[in-house]
Amino acid sequence: MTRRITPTLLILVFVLLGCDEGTTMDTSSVSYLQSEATILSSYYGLDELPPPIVILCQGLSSVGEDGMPVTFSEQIDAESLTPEMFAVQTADSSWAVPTCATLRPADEPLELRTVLLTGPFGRANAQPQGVEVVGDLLDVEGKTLKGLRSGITPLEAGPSVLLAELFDPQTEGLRGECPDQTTQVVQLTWEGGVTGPDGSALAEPQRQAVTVLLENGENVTPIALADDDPDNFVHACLQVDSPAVSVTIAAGYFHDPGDDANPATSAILVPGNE
Ligand SMILES: [Ca+2]
Ligand SMILES: [Ca+2]
Ligand SMILES: [Ca+2]
Repeated sequence: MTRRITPTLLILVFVLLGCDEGTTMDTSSVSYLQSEATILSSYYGLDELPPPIVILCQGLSSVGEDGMPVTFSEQIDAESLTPEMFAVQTADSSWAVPTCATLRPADEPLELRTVLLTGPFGRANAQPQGVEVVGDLLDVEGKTLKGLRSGITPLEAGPSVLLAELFDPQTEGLRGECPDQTTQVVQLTWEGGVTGPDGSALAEPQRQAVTVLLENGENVTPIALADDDPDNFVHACLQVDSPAVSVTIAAGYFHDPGDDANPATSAILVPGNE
């Protein structure tokens, strides 16, 4: 008996084939919109990473490797982040793939723009030359950062401020960080993690080194510094009504993990993304 091909069967075959084509996606042809983001800094922070790196990198990195925070102008989609997204050009112009790439320790909701890279990048007398995004690392809007490049701040340098964002103290992710009477919060993004001298906590000398210019022309000092954890973000808590316009930090107070102190550094405030 010959089976009759009914119109219903034909439609079913067509739909099944159609579905099949739809689900067999060629992932090599996925194209992303290019992000307008830039790399604000790649900072050769340490050429001998201490033991806590094993925790930050969940065992992928080893003690004694190099550490290099790379900070972007936009926040990063953590799901798209792997070490293979980056290539680091070493002193002899060869390319090294990082062993670890993580948003830790700067992974709080308003941070997420600094990728810590670890790997065999160089040493004090043979420092890396540059870093490039070589894969589809995405920003939080889903746009690719592929093709971005930057030079590298050398090991012997101290940290500068890259970005100063102005937030309302009630912003999600900031609540409880500053004292209750705070009216504005300046989130400072540094090139690398900052502490007082010899890894000490941020204290009075660091607070007094920060000067904020207000719209009314006054210069003020923050009433406190907050978010004193081992990352490159620091909050300056202000108790003033006039909006903050810019921030200046005197040289010699904020130390990087290699204990190099900051140069004089300043930034114009931009509205924080909420
Ligand atoms: Ca340094
Ligand atoms: Ca933090
Ligand atoms: Ca911090």
